[in-house]
Parts: sequence; C-alpha cells; structure tokens
Amino acid sequence: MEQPQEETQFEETPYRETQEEKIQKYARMAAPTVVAVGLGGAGCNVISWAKERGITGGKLVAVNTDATHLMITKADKRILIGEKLTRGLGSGGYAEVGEKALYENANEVIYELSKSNIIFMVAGLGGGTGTGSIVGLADVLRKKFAGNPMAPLIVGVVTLPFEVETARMASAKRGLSRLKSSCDSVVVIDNNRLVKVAGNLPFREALGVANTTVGKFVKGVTETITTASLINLDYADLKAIMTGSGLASIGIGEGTGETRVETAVEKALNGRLLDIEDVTKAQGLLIHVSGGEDLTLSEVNRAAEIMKRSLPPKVKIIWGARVDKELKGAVSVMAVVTGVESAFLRKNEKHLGPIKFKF
Ligand SMILES: Nc1nc2c(ncn2[C@@H]2O[C@H](COP(=O)(O)OP(=O)(O)OP(=O)(O)O)[C@@H](O)[C@H]2O)c(=O)[nH]1
Ligand SMILES: [Mg+2]
Repeated sequence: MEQPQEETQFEETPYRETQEEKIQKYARMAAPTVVAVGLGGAGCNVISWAKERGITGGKLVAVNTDATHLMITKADKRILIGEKLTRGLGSGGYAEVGEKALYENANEVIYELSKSNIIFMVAGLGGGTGTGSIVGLADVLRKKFAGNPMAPLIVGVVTLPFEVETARMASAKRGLSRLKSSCDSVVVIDNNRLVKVAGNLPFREALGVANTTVGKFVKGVTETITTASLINLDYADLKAIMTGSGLASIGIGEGTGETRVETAVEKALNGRLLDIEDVTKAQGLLIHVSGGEDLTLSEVNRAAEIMKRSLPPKVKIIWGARVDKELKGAVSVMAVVTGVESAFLRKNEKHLGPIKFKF
C-alpha cells in the first residue's frame, strides 16, 4: 500500500524586499521633493542649464508664452501658457500679459508643482512673461496653501535687470515688491553687481554667468536636501530660516590652494549679489560648501566658523556640504543671507508712491 506522502515543510513566502531595497524606499519617502519652475526666457534658460548638468532629486519645469523659445528649452516638463492671449508669440514685454497668460494655464502649472515640499520659481525680472507669470504663480500658490501646515516652502529666485535696460527697471521692481509678499523668501541677484563681481563682462557673457549663479543655487540646495551628502541640509531648518523672511541675498566664492576655504568664504561674503541694508538684522544664514573629492570635514567646519563670526549670534545658521567631482582641488562656498532689506528696492517703493501694479 502506498504510504501517504508527508506534507512538505516548505512554505512558499511572498517575495520580500531586500534590506537594500527597503533602505532605498524609505530614504526616498523621507527625502523632500523639490521642483524648480523657470518662467519666461531667463527662467527657462536656467532650467536648461540645470537639465544639461543633471539635478538629482529635483524636477525641472519650464513655462513660457514663447513657443519658439520653449522648443530649445531642456526640461522634464514644458508648458506653453497663454495660448489664447499670445498665440505662442511671447508677451511683447508686458507683465500684465504674462500674468494673464499664467492664469490661463494655472491648473496645468500647479499640477506639476503641488506635490513638492520645496518650490523654486525662477525668472529674470524686467520682461513681460517672467515678471507677470512669476507674480501670478506666487499669488495662486499662496491662496492654494493658505492656512495649510503642510504647505511647501515657496522660494522665488530672480535677477534684476542691467542698468542699460532702463525701461525694464520699474516693472522689475514692482514685480519684486509683489513677489516679496507672496513668497516665503525671494533670493535676489542684481545683474549689475554680478557683472562687477565677475569682472566687468560683456552683456552676453554676463547672462551666462547669471544663469550659472542661479542654477548653482537651485542645484546645490536641491541636491544637498534630497540626496545623501557630506553634510545634509535639513528641510525643517531650511524652512525655519526661509519662511516669511522676505528678501535674501546670495554670494558665491571659490578658492584654491592652501587657503582655499578662507578665500572662498571671504569672496562669498564680500561679493553679495544684492545690495543689502543691515546684515545684523538678518534672519538666517545658509552656508553651502562644495569641493572636489579632497574636501575635508574640518574645512567645512572652518568655513562655517568664519561665517558665524561675521554675523550676530541670534542669526540662525544652517549648512550643508557636497562633493562635486568637477571641482578638482577647489572649494566653492555659497552664502545666502535671509530676511534682509534692500535699499535698492526701498528707494523704488517710495518713488513708486501710490501707483498700483494693475492687471
Ligand atoms: N539669467 C539670465 N537673465 C536673462 C537672460 N536673458 C535675459 N535676462 C534678463 O532677464 C530679463 C527678462 O528677460 P526675458 O526672461 O528674456 O523676458 P521674458 O520673461 O521672456 O519676457 P518677454 O519675452 O517680454 O515675454 C532681462 O531684462 C534680462 O535682465 C538669460 O538668458 N539669463
Ligand atoms: Mg521671452
């Protein structure tokens, strides 16, 4: 007689994640998500800059009224705004048109941004599309997230026009005034100071330097927040120094040789790209250090120590550091002072008097 077969002891278990997969999944979930949206020609050029170099942990969105320019823009997502109003031909320099164009497609733009923890909005102030649509987008976002404790950090990153662009100056400053009240923080780069710091460059080259500076800021902060770095930037800390802080000024410096840290810090602090009033009233300081593979932790600490000494003790200081293989032997320091006022803007606000920015 056939013996009944013993039941097999083997129980098939469903596939389990490996430890490695688990770590990656949870790290992904814990990492804040970042989106950078470029608006108008200059904004889109910065997005292309970042896309060409790659940006880990950040989505790149390009928004423009100008279809021809969008065609040559590199981004994860491109959005043509104001089709009915402008027929893809640009705003003709009118900020009113740029703002209306944004409202025409606001839902599509919001869809790309709203799941992120940090939203960088990038534009060159002075033109029609960038100025109008960045202000419009900031307003839409502010209303959408009003009173929501999970609201993303909304940071404007803008350039001010060159002095030769006199016709664009008033529009840029009006745009900045409005932007300041809708964003958590607006990082401002004055193209005129940038040109001087970079060594009196001709217009074309200066635009390239402006793109690189804005791009480096967005890429540096994004990657230090979203990916494992030498020293990670903490999202909660970043939020603390940037929430409701008004204007922010940025300085970038590079150094080589034995005193590379000191040189880079000094350049970053002295080469501020916005004329700010009183640094002692600052709310926070973000220090970002990047260097080649030989960058040491003690160098990063030294950079932070030197900066600390130049600001009053009540200023909250946060820092992050990353290795950037391209920086062979060099150290690059970026200093962002938040919660500052600019004499430049104040003068203009007075001068503008009761004139309203109407749309
Ligand atoms: N960083 C940077 N700034 C630029 C560039 N091109 C222009 N700008 C600056 O940004 C301002 C706005 O220019 P654009 O971005 O071309 O204008 P726009 O927003 O597309 O507006 P319209 O073309 O008038 O619809 C200019 O006044 C310049 O000061 C660029 O490639 N990079
Ligand atoms: Mg344009």
